[in-house]
Amino acid sequence: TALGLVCAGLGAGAGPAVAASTFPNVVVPAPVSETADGTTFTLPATATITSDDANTGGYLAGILRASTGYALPLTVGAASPGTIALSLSGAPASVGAEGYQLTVSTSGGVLIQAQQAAGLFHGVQTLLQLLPGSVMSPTVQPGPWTLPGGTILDHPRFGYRGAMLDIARHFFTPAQVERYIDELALYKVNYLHLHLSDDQGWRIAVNSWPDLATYGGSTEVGGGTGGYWTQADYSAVVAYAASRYMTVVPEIDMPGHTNAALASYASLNCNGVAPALYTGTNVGFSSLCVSLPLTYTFVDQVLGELAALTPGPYLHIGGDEASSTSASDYATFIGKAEAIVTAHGKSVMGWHDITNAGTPPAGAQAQFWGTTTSAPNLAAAAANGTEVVMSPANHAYLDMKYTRKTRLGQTWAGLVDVDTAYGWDPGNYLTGVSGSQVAGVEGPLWTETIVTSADIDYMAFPRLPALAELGWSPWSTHDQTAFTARLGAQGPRWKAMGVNYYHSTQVSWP
Ligand code: TNX
Repeated sequence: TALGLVCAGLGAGAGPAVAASTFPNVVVPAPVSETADGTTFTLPATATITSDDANTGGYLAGILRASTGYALPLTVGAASPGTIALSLSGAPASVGAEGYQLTVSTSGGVLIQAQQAAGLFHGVQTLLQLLPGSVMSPTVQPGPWTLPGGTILDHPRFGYRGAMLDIARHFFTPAQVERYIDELALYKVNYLHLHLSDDQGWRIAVNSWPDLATYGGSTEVGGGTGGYWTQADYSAVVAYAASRYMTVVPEIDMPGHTNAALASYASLNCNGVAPALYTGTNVGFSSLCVSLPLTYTFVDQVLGELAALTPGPYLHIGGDEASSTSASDYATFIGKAEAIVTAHGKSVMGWHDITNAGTPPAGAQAQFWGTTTSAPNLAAAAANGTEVVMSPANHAYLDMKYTRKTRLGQTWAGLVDVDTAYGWDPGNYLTGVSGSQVAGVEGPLWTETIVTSADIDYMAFPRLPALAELGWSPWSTHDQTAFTARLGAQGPRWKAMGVNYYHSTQVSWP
């Protein structure tokens, strides 16, 4: 046929005959499209990096220098085809703000093109996943550093791909959170939700209410010494997250989950008496005093300081499990708290319970954490414009046990192994909520039973990558068997990084 002749002609002109080929099934989240050409490209010891973005170029150089031992000189500005080029020009429009095009060829090396630095960064994650897992090692490894040739075009399905860490039930330091940020960034997560206050601890310094941190932060679940972040600590974590193109969403949980605040200031209590600090794991017993004017001074000053420290658009007001607040008090309180968020120039985020108080202000996101597929008040708010973030506890909760034998975690929402974490469609899950009303997906990690970074790793990996893929990849790529194979390919990477992942029996780990 004519087509056959054309193909034969191209093949002849391009050097060695190139077999039709596919990319190795190793990238998580699965990209939008991949066209392999059957060639390979091996990084030479003389490899160089040119990058239009200093931050992403420096990030890639740091990882590659450590494991390859190559000098990898980095030139910032005027990215030009060489061994590795990160370019902010020439990307197809379809990649949008966060997508990228990655081209690997024997003659041209590696070219990543994006419209914005975030896209270059996500393209770098894909590039790293195409290299042997030992590339993530902090010490020099033998290589060779060979990549498959071809082109990947990629961009996210959802704009919100989040992870939440509860630093209230157990305290975690900024360094521990930055380690988690680095792990999340590998899977193109772009929002970090920090649960900064709960019954057991208040973890962020507030200048206008200093005892919140110094007294309210002085313990944690189990009675340990707790801790808190200074505002400088918080700002440093926000900046670190930004260097990984991740936006921090701070949460002050209200009106329930407030025992640490109520214990710190007697004046916040309806009866004027401060309760004792709490180190157990019950929920639903505390409430801010809805009828007290000082309550709203408190909310305004706390959220005002947090808004000033937070460049991201959202302040999360919690709103969950307020079972010792009456329904009418709850509606009164949430309405006022939402207005305070708006007055500070931020958009409201809250657990989906906030939709029991009516539709939140324009631009709000309500986070679904239920275990059924129905939440009528949330659906009603969505119909009025509230965006939905999906964290169904029986699929997305990273604190659920994998199996009955898992040492850490809880079981109230069920057991969540890899198949359960991956096996649902965030865009088509809740009755009366359409895909266009869904902003994205988040994996919350509550820490009643989580104490160390190794514990965080164990609960998040390998499930967090499943949620990240649901948030990024087009539904057309959804395939349990192919996904578990891709996930298995991550094992050597986590090993090289010292990530304490759970060896789920549903995955064959190389
Ligand atoms: C429910 S889910 C909570 C948290 C607990 C978690 C434990 C939600 C919005 N609230 O207070 O830590 O369960 O799994």
